[in-house]
Amino acid sequence: MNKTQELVQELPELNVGVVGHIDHGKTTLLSKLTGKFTDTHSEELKRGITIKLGYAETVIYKCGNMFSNKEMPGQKCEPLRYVSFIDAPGHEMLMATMLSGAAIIDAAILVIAANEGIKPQTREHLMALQAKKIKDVIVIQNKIDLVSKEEALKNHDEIKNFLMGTMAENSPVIPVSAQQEINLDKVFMALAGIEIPERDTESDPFFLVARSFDVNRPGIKVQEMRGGVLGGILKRGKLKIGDEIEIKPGISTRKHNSLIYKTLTTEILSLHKGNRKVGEVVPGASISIETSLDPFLTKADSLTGCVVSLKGRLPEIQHGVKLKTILFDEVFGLRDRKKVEPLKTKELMMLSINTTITVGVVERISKNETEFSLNIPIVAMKGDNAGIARNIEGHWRLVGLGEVL
Ligand SMILES: Nc1nc2c(ncn2[C@@H]2O[C@H](COP(=O)(O)OP(=O)(O)OP(=O)(O)O)[C@@H](O)[C@H]2O)c(=O)[nH]1
Ligand SMILES: [Mg+2]
Repeated sequence: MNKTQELVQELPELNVGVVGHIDHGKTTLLSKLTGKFTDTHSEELKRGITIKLGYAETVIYKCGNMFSNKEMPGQKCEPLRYVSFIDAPGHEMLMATMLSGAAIIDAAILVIAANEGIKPQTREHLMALQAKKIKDVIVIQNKIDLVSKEEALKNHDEIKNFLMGTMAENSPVIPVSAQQEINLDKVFMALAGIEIPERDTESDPFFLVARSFDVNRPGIKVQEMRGGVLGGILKRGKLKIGDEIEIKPGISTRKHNSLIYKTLTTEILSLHKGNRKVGEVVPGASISIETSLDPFLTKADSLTGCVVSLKGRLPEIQHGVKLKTILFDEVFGLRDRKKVEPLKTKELMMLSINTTITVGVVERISKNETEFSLNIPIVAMKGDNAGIARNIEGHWRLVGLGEVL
């Protein structure tokens, strides 16, 4: 095991999401923080936007008075923590993807470009963080290289005003140029200052699948084939190599016009943190699990939204859910201000619960409690947070939040 591998095993861990309006510089910032450019899919490269959730990680060091992602020559450096990041898309059509990313993070970086200021998805993403009860938010005022000092100060005030009255009211607002690498040490310092949430390692494991894939290259020899891989976050408990696990709702097949879900059971073959192998995982950074499943079952994110525990420990899947609902006063994700209308029976809403995105039909409303029937079943626990979105002008827009009853 090399030095970094040893470090990763011992350091406190944090999982941080990077959110904000399209093109404000999230992926660029993350590439400078971690050395990894997360826009890798051909469509992302072609269009210059993030489409899927991206993943990167780094160790943060304190070197004298400076904070960095590497040891500095000639300085005494102390490793402080291991941070994994989720890079979310800013495109208005990809809010659901952003929400499933927000379901698995401990804290967030909200990126706002100084030359553009507060935009619809800046507002909507901040509300999404609020819906997911993310209280630690670092606000980055990016692209300061594109504006004058006066404009930067004016924009800084606008950002402060925008945050007033939200849970990010007291968040640091750090002027940065990701592209020119200005002030990145302040970002590392802020990341080093976020309180690590208390982790529950004693309960039954509860792992949220944010992506799933087939890691085998075409043409690989059968004896070198790897099993299906699940990526995501362990919310509670412990998982180790050799554990027998179950995955719910699992895979779906069509039978007489309806979808039947089948729980998958499998074994953990290996566990990975970043590109390092580990023997056991507890809640913290994002991880991936190699299973003994046929990789055909996990390819192309087919199991995204599922949950995992030890065999026999998950509750039954549910085709309906009752939520305590709070609707916002206005729709934040639109260019123009618009009031949020009350929910109506039989209305279709998009619900995001843990990493599951499902469409729910409003069946019953009483005061602030709403019952939904679901097109994709969920495994939810009492108290889980939900994001509620409505289709407005052809896009799903976040209009409220919920709590599983
Ligand atoms: N001048 C300047 N350009 C920047 C800076 N940061 C990012 N950019 C540029 O802004 C454009 C968009 O950057 P991305 O990092 O892809 O933005 P994003 O927020 O990840 O975009 P989406 O994922 O599609 O929402 C690219 O052309 C970057 O080179 C910066 O600090 N200064
Ligand atoms: Mg991006």
